[in-house]
Parts: sequence; C-alpha cells; structure tokens
Amino acid sequence: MTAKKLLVSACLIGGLSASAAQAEKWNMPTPYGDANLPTQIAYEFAEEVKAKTNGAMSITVHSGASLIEHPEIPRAVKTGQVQLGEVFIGIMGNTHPVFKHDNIPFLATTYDDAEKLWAATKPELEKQLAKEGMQLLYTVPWPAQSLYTKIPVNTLADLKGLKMRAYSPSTSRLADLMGTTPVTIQVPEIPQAFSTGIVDAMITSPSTGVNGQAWDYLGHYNAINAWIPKNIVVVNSRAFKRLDKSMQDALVEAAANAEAKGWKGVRVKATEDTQSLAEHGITVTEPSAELVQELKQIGEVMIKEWQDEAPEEVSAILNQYNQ
Ligand code: PCA
Repeated sequence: MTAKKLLVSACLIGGLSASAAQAEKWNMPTPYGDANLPTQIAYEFAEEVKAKTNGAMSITVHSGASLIEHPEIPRAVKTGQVQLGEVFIGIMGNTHPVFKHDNIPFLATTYDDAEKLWAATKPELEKQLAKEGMQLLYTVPWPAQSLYTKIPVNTLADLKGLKMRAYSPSTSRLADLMGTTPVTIQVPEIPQAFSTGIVDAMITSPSTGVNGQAWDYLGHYNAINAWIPKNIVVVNSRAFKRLDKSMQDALVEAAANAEAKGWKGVRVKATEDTQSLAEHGITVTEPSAELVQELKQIGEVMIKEWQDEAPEEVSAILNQYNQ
C-alpha cells in the first residue's frame, strides 16, 4: 500500500467511527497549490467552519492534489473515501454535458455574465451531482482564460499544427477545432511541458501563468478572455445528512461566504496577475479582430455540439441565461 492509500484508509476509518454528536474530523482534497485563490478560500472556509462549530468540526485541507489526484477527487467524494473535496468543473465534462457549461468559448466572458451563467446552470448541475451522491457547497471562479504562446499570434493560421495544452474534454475539442493538437497536462507539469516541447501553447488564466512563472518558457499573452471557468466544492450527501443541524448550518453558511469571496476576489486577481505577467516581460496584447472572429465561430460550433449532447438540460440552461 502506498503512503497516500494508507492515509486515505486511515481517514475513512476515522470518519466512520465519529457519531453525529461527536467531533467531526473531515478531509478535503483540493487540486491546486496554496498560491491559488480557490485554495486560499478553502483554508478560510475550513477555519470558518471550525469557529462556527466551536471546534467540533475540523476540516483538513489537502491542497495541490497531495491526498487524491485531481481526476480522482469526484470519485473519492462520491464513494465517501473523503467527505468533501474541490474539483475543476470542466474536468467532469464526460460525466454529464451539464458540466461542460464551464469551458464553452465566448458564452460568458465577463464576470457579471459568468455569475449569470452560474445561476442558470446551478439547478441542473445540482441534479446531476445528486445522482452521483454529492451535494454542492460553493464555487470559486478563475480569471478569464487567455492564450499563451511562444510566438506572436494574429490569426488561427499562426497556431496551425502546434501542440495545445488541454485540461478538460471541452478544451481538447477546442484545440481540435483550432487546428492544433490537444495534449492533456496538469498544472504542475506546465513548465516542463513547455521547456521540453510537449506543448507550444495553452489557454488558461493570468493566475496560472504567474504561478507557473510563464515568463521562463514563453513570451506572449493574448487576452482573448474566452471563458471564465470555476472550481466547485462538493460534499458526500450521506456524510452531510448524518451531521447535526448546527454543523450543517455552519457548512452552508461558510460555503456562502466562500463563494462571495471568490466572485469578488477573482476580479482583483485577474487585474493583478495580468499586470504581473507584463512586469515579468511577457508581451500582453489584445486579440486581433480576425482572431476574435475565428474563435467566436468555433464557440458557436461548440455551443451547438453541447446542445445536441443534452438538448433538454442545455436548453434549460441557455434559456435561463439568455433571459
Ligand atoms: N487554471 C487551471 C484551471 C483554470 C485556470 O485558470 C488550469 O489551468 O488547469
């Protein structure tokens, strides 16, 4: 048994032996490192739950996929291996098309629109989570996603044949439609993937570029602001139900505060981190009108494909969003 598996088994036994009236010790795996806004919010969420329950409930945040690998986190929560966890929504795109709302280019490109899209999607997303034995606690958005390259890009033709980092089923599809080859790479591997030529380009936030010191291996940031993806924190439904009411209330209230912090904080981070990219020597440019046009056309194709995959749920989301 690996050290990681041993720890997980120990957590499971610990979780099962606690009755509702006793102290609760929960484990919360998160995918991203401590420098990221969602991880900082996760620590504050855990602190707040502890304070609100006078120490009766303690949540240990295991950041940076240190307890569970990112793609495995939803299953770990679903099966009760851990009581709650954080996941990038887009990574669940193959579970149900509802989760793909998160990585559709040019559907929602401002933070106000992203909040609207989230409100429109939440009921459908909660239905799908319930089928998987999970319940939503809160979301944290990332800054808008933009294009990083080694070379300047004016039109899609400049990217043709390049290897593009993908982080979800939707971004793999996007890379295909852009005439590039998708390569799935997790955040910690980004610097090495660029320096060894495994990828030539990526679409992610200014924050992920700054945290990975993008200036060490590329020179251009094209602010296409194509979509605003999010993480969600989910709890195992059975684990939540067996808590006493005061603990449930503490979790729900701390979750609402965490979500408010995320929507506020992301706007600040987006500006600060874009500035930091420029300060470190990356050329920050606005996209050409032609590139925007080309990418918007791809966005339309992806919306259509998304709708065809789950007409009922996706139409419900889009109708609500477009109101
Ligand atoms: N950073 C994460 C998810 C979205 C983002 O901005 C990543 O690149 O994987």
